[in-house]
Amino acid sequence: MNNTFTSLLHRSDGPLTCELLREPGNFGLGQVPVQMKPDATTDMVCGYCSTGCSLRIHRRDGAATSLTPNTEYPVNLGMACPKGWEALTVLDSPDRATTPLLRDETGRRVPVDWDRAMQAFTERFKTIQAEHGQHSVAFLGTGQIATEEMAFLGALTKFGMGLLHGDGNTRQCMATSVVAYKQAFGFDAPPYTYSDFEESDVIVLIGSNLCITHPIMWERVMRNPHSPEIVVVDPRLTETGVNATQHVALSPKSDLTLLYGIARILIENGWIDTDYITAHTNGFDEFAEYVIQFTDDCVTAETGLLRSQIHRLAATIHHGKRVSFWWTMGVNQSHQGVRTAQAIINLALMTGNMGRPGTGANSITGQCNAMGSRLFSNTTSLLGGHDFTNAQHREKIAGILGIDPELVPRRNSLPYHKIMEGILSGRIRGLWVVCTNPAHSWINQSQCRDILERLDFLVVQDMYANTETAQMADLILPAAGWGEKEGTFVNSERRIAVIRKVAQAPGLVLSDFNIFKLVAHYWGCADMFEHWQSPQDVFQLLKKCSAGQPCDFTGVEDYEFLNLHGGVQWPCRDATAADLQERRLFEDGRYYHSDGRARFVFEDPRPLTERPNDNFPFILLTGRGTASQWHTQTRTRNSAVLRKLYPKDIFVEINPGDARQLQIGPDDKAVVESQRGRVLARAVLTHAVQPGQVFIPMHYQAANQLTDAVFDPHSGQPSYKACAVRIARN
Ligand SMILES: Nc1nc2c(c(=O)[nH]1)N[C@H]1C(S)=C(S)[C@@H](COP(=O)(O)OP(=O)(O)OC[C@H]3O[C@@H](n4cnc5c(=O)[nH]c(N)nc54)[C@H](O)[C@@H]3O)O[C@H]1N2
Ligand SMILES: Nc1nc2c(c(=O)[nH]1)N[C@H]1C(S)=C(S)[C@@H](COP(=O)(O)OP(=O)(O)OC[C@H]3O[C@@H](n4cnc5c(=O)[nH]c(N)nc54)[C@H](O)[C@@H]3O)O[C@H]1N2
Ligand code: SF4
Ligand SMILES: [Mo]
Repeated sequence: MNNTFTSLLHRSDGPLTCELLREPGNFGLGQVPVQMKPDATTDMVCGYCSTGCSLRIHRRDGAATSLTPNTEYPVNLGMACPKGWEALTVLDSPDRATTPLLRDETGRRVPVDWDRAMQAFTERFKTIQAEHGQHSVAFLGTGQIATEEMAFLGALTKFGMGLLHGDGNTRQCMATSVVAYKQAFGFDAPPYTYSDFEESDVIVLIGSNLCITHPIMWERVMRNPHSPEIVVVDPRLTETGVNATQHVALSPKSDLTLLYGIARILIENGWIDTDYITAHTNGFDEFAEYVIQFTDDCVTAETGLLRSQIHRLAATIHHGKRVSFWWTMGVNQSHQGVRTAQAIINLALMTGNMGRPGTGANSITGQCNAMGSRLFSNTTSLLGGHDFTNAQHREKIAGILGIDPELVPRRNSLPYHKIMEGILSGRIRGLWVVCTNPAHSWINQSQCRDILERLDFLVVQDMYANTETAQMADLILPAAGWGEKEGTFVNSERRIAVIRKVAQAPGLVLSDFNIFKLVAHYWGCADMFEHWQSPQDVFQLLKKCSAGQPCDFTGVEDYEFLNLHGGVQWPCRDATAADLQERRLFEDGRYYHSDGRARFVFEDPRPLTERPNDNFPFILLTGRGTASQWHTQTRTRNSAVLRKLYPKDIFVEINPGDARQLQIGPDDKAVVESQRGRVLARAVLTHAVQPGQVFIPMHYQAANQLTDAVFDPHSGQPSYKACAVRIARN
């Protein structure tokens, strides 16, 4: 790397990079970053889940030594889950990518410097574009880098490199909620604040295993002083279900029918808030007419529930004064996820459970910055929750960024699964994967790998060189992780908060931000990004992009301001508004559609796409396994403490009755097979799964060898949670 471009890099990597140029072997957490004060603490939010706990990092001689959860932060009030406690440990690992790696003619991957890596990047992608068209290169991003970084990736690729297609792993996760909210409320706006967990007298959790997946939100539920009724709607008796007052173990993917049935009972009994409906919503009459057909018989047949269970749930909702509805992947990852999420929203609207403490139709987000990605990654929406297809929006954003509006695409990107189809059909030949691991996490894995193998050039930008996707890459760009760079995240309750650099990244590693800066330079579009010198600069630009939008945060001054206020929830249009520590939306009953009203949206339920049959008689559910495992495990497997807290090898949960019939004993090896793959897993016999169903955690690479590439038609989100399998003893 020559000195001209080390000077290009953002200051926070600058001195380190210069040092490293002189001593390329230099790495490890022990290195003292030059600009840090020696003994002090730094507060920053956690880099795993969307809860957004604040962690206090303790440093000695400048180097991060340990952390404790921040006791003053409004989100976690001094608590953290095992992943948070171990967040620093996983940075120091032999698996880290420490230098760019480029595949040579023999297929071997060799270490190269950044200059060579960037030349290969631009030459290969530009050649593909020249031969196959501008849009034959695409990217896949993430909900796990800083907002400033994802905005840079989205702007660089779409405005600078002229790409049209780029999506994120948030498609696997939140696309359903995004579409559901946009159609119902007029903007992608989860309305709640975490104190709602404490203020409800009825908490309905649908397809959410909060205890394991958002442990500190669950702690907030435990602090609720109103002895709340806790309803868990989940086919499995999860850790959360065990702690519920009602566990509603419906058949997989029958939620839509159940929710329409509940709506019908509420309407029949007059258990609705007519004033709220009249003042603030559209489409109720049609909805009321529509749900008449969801009789008790229809609902019991479809859901497998008893009539009494369904009526008890409806009565619980009616009797609650402050009912909050929460949903996560059991709803979003479905062939009819959007309509199911909207059926939840409909219940909240018709009972007037919106805009008041302890209420709401609340989608819980997954990744630490999925919420940042939803509004600022330039993938599904133009920066700041704008619309690529709207000329005024394009001009506004181009004006703020000082670029020609013609550079802003007029069309939306293809969604993730269509990008995969584009690769299959040969229209897309080059792919840049940033901070996601599709070769493990994407649905129907062998098909996914087959598709990725067809690429002419695959670039993977990751912290670790050994992820399943990195192993397939032609070029690996080594990225700094959480703790090694700065920026902001937005948590589930819309709280914007800061991450800081407290550790030195190993080897030649650069932050994603600086990698994007280098790409801009080598691609020849650096002029466009002359105001994007540091994450803090970009934060100021994004503030301007948010102006006038529901997610307006122009009242936030800078990173210091965020830290001083314990994070700030959007909207925050002036600095004084930041004093409010808990902020919920729709308190005035005004929604973001032009008429200010929310909409009832509904559609006929559709049958499961791959029903159990003679050949494959079981339904496979997938999801999170423990609080100490994160997704594809590239990070969490690097902590010795976390490794002790979860089973090392893949297992399958089977109902003991089914196991008896199949003559499978505890810990036997079982073969689980779908039309797409065959997986060996240790049998765990448990009544947590119903007869006819089995469960495998997604953290084990083989899980997605079984899943079926089925998508919600409105959101394009994969339906990870229901496919047909058979099981036998090995
Ligand atoms: N420890 C840990 N925490 C995490 C993560 C992690 O990897 N590890 N990942 C984060 C991310 S990105 C996300 S998106 C969230 C996910 O958070 P959750 O959605 O809470 O987690 P999952 O286990 O994927 O799915 C939740 C539940 O959906 C149920 N389910 C399956 N099918 C159906 C159905 O048809 N109807 C209903 N009602 N329920 C169904 C499953 O049995 C499962 O218990 O977790 C976040 N938190
Ligand atoms: N069967 C099944 N499959 C699922 C799910 C399921 O419930 N069932 N859930 C889906 C859901 S909700 C999600 S969100 C996805 C998650 O799927 P992925 O996004 O593929 O999972 P991660 O392991 O979080 O991948 C993140 C990658 O980014 C790297 N990384 C971490 N920090 C940084 C950074 O700062 N910079 C860069 N450049 N890289 C970094 C990590 O090493 C890792 O390789 O999985 C989906 N897949
Ligand atoms: S609950 Fe989520 S944000 Fe909080 S410490 Fe655990 S992983 Fe981090
Ligand atoms: Mo997710």
